[in-house]
Amino acid sequence: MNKKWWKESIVYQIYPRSFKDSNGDGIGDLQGIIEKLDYLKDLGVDVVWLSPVYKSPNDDNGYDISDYQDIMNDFGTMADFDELLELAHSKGIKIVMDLVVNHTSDEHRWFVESRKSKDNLYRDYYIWRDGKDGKEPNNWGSWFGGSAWEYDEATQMYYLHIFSKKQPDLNWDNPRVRQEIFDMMTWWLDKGIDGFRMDVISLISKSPELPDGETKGGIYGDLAEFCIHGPCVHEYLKEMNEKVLSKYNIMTVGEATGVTIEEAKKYAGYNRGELDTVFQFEHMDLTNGEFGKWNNKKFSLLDLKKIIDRWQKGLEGEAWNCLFWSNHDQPRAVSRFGDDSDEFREISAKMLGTCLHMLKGTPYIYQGEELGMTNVKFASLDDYRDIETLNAFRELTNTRGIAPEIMMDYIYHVSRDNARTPMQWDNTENAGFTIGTPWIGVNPNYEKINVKAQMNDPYSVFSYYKKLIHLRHEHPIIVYGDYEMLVPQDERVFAYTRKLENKRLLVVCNFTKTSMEFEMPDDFVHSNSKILVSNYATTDFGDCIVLRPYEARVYLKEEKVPIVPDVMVAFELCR
Ligand code: TEU
Ligand code: CA
Repeated sequence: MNKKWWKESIVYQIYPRSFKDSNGDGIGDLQGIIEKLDYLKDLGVDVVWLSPVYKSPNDDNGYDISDYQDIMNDFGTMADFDELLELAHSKGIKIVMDLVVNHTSDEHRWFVESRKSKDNLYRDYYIWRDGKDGKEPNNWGSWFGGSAWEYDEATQMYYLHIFSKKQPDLNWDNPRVRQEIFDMMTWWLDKGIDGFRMDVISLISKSPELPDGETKGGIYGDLAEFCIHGPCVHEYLKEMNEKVLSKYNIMTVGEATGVTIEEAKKYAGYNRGELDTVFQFEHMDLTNGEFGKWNNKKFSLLDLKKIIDRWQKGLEGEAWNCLFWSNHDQPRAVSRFGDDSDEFREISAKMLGTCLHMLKGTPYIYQGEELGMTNVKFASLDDYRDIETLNAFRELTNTRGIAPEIMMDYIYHVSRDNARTPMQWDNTENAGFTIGTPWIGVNPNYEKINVKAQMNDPYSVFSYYKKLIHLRHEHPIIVYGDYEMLVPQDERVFAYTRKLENKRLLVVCNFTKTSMEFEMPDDFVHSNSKILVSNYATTDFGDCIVLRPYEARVYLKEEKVPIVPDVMVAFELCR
């Protein structure tokens, strides 16, 4: 059992723009986060991952950075950041920064220099190529629509941008680029931050020949094969580890878009000397199809279980999982994997929390998930702000024949703006997020779903999440216990066990809105097990239990130590 603080932690992701506005300009900011530190302390999380707060022209809400060592004007100043770091630490909360170094903003001084002339000192900081027969250097499509190449008048060459044209890709093959990045990281770590979440770190090394990609029915070719897990990515991360990361007691999590289990073991295998953990996205991409993520399909529980099971087993003893249902790029967890109807929203949000938080790995909570916040349906495309959404609407309706109303439905299902509506603090205007005009509309359900309504309600989703967090802190089995899936073929129930020394956990989650019978596994039948947590009050302890809609139960069993079934524990928590 290789113990680490980041294995025992629960991480809370803050998307600062949408968290809390302190000065009435409609944009969340650092002072807003400071105001809410006690809220996070109350929830009980150990670590906050801050989406980017650096200087940025906001083409992609801060994922386009123009100065890595300064703070975005909208968010405050470096003094505000220092205050936040110090206060968070004084409350026992660690701060992990987003590190966006696959690309910079085109307004970063390196790129401003780079584009000036072919012999500029910064020219090779980016990926420049000549056109081919008067066209782009190859057929790659940007992930945010259009070509991945932008022609630049000054030197009559093209630069590569996997994301928007205001996000030119850095040239990691240039040792000077790597050293600049390592120095910048060192600067932040010396300030005392506790780690990095590394944006699309799996993209930093590109195949040098830059060959055309497969077009798959669209106009542009797919660059994935030539940019994901490129030839030198592990060499560069080892170098980063040796020169920077290994010198600090921090946590790192790489956003490893496109990662497989085998590849994850390279990025984050124990003793590989690269990263501590990676985010994998197989369960986020479950419903992807012809138009990438854009569709309105419902996931299949069997597929979801298969993926989670594969990752739980696949990394066992070799690397550590990250557990998440959502983030700032994904729909809201309860809308996607649960049921956001009035009837089942709360119970299914609690079920999802149970299912995730009892797994092996480090759980991430995306802001608002602890309230059961839902997707939004804005009436008009004009209400949307996300560059990916706006570009995709244009491209798919213009060139792929998707009807606008169908595309709106896709947007309601998977747009990133679902996650970016303001955090719902109370039932006053704009959900207490701002006294001004919010930069993006508030979800109209804020009058019902908000922090104020939930904080002091022992039966709220918030209180339930608090309990889940507390349990993980109390019970090493939830952190370190071995995982085993039960009833893998069951299309309605996700059930698994955990095992550590003389203890066993049984987790049973009904993912449907119908009641069903569930056969208890032999060794939990008639044995001395107690309910650790459940989203309903539980009274049946037989061989066969009845699971109500979206019911989740966690049983704890301790061999040789008799425990009387404790109905009251569950009762306290459930209505
Ligand atoms: O996202 C990387 C990424 O792969 C996205 O294209 C993702 O697939 C998409 O957003 C899902 O809808 C990271 C950040 O998390 C994202 O916010 C940034 O826009 C992107 O990198 C560029 O920095
Ligand atoms: Ca503000």
